[in-house]
Amino acid sequence: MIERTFVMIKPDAVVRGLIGEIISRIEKKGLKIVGMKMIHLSREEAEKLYSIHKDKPFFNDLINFITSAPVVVMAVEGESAVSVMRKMIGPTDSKEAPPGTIRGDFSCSKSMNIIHASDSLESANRELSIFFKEFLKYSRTDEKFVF
Ligand code: FUP
Repeated sequence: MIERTFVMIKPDAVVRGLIGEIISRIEKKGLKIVGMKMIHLSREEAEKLYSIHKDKPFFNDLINFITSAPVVVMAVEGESAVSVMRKMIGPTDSKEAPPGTIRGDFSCSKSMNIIHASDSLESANRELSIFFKEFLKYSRTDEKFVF
């Protein structure tokens, strides 16, 4: 099923100059970017995005980190986009993330773990609605491969 998911390149990746590398992997995988902007999250937006974690001990550090520098937020579309993006980023704790995943290749940290991608279609819809009102429409050249 064609799905749309929410992806965020986090401040640690932005300040390390990894935006292009990460976007490149998403494009090369065959997923379609249908919304993208670089923004500096307000505390309010960050708390809304991570509202499910508001009672966790790491919540304050998480909000401080995610508002410490700009992020790149994206709407990413494609076949099984939610699970495909989750596989591409790897598990939350980058120390456990296998080589070849984005977290596995670029981080050793659980808190500064480079990238976020929605964990379900329901989360994707909620998270996308915080940052995007509409999505771009176009076809990738590899989208309709006729043979
Ligand atoms: P993920 O879905 O992989 O982004 O991970 P979670 O939703 O469980 O956590 C959201 C963010 O909180 C993580 F990306 C990093 C941060 N976090 C911590 O800093 N410490 C923890 O123990 C768990 C999560």
